[in-house]
Amino acid sequence: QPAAVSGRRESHGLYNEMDHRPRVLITGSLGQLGGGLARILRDRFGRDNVIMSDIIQAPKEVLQAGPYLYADVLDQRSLKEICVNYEIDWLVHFGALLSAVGEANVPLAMEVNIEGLHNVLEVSRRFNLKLFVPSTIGAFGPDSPRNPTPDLTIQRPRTIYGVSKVHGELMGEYYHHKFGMDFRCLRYPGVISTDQPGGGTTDYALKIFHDALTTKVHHCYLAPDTRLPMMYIDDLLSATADFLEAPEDQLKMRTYNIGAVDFTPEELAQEIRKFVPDFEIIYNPDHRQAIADSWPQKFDFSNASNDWGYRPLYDMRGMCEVMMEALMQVYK
Ligand code: AKB
Repeated sequence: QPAAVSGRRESHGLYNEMDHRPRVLITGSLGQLGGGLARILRDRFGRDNVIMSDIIQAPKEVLQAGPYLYADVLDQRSLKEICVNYEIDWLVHFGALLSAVGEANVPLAMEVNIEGLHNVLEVSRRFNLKLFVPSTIGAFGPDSPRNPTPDLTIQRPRTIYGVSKVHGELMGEYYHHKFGMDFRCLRYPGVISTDQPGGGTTDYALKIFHDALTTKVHHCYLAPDTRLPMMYIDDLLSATADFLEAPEDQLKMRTYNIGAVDFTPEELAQEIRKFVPDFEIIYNPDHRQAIADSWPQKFDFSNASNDWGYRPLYDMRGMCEVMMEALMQVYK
């Protein structure tokens, strides 16, 4: 909907002189993270300076909240058109398939996660954009130290998702060194939010809350002692926005681990029982167990804290409280 963004500036070409707020395009923005990040960036830079995009029709609330465009990350030409026509300064590239769905459709994961990344890299290089691409705990593998996992260590992931994310980290850093691109990347752990999961291995940790408040039984596809790093979405979104704004001279690296907590399904179930005492969890590990067993158990994010001041606010108890409060409103 081009009309929605047309009112920001009266004349083209005067943007940098008149308004130093960046204009941001978010790809794949209808997934778990896009709407929340758009909200934060719109608070900071103005409603019309943050354009959400994806390849499906947006729900009414999204259209009402600010500009939304159709943008296919596999179509480099149309990405270029959008970046030129809307004078984009920063590109946040969320368009990707997650670990479990990626394993179920490897050709599609290669297309979206690898070709899509090549397209955003080229568009960003061509138009001198700042580019943010998220990576993940899934970029590590069974040969990596798992407890804790530092920023710089062996990365030999065994999923196509992980391989595509290591590729993204390395390609972005290459473009940074070769072309001077302002490439930034955060490795996210499992993200806890009230929104329904999107095909990852850490999704159980969202569904478990919904099940606790509806059926009171959760069928868990991971074993009780499977420890994974996690964080609450508000911490992740403000960290991402702060990292995007961090002065370049604070960044000793271009790819940082971030995280907050780590827990097993059994530990989470126990915390949930403080709210729902008769909550039951039944374990039936499936193919996702092998993926989880190859991933970090605990993430070392000390470089992010030391270099640009990253501090998570939610521990496990705080995260459970805020999830329960929000979902009790939904299921009351
Ligand atoms: C997944 O489980 O695939 C994601 C991730 C940890 O990157 N949530």
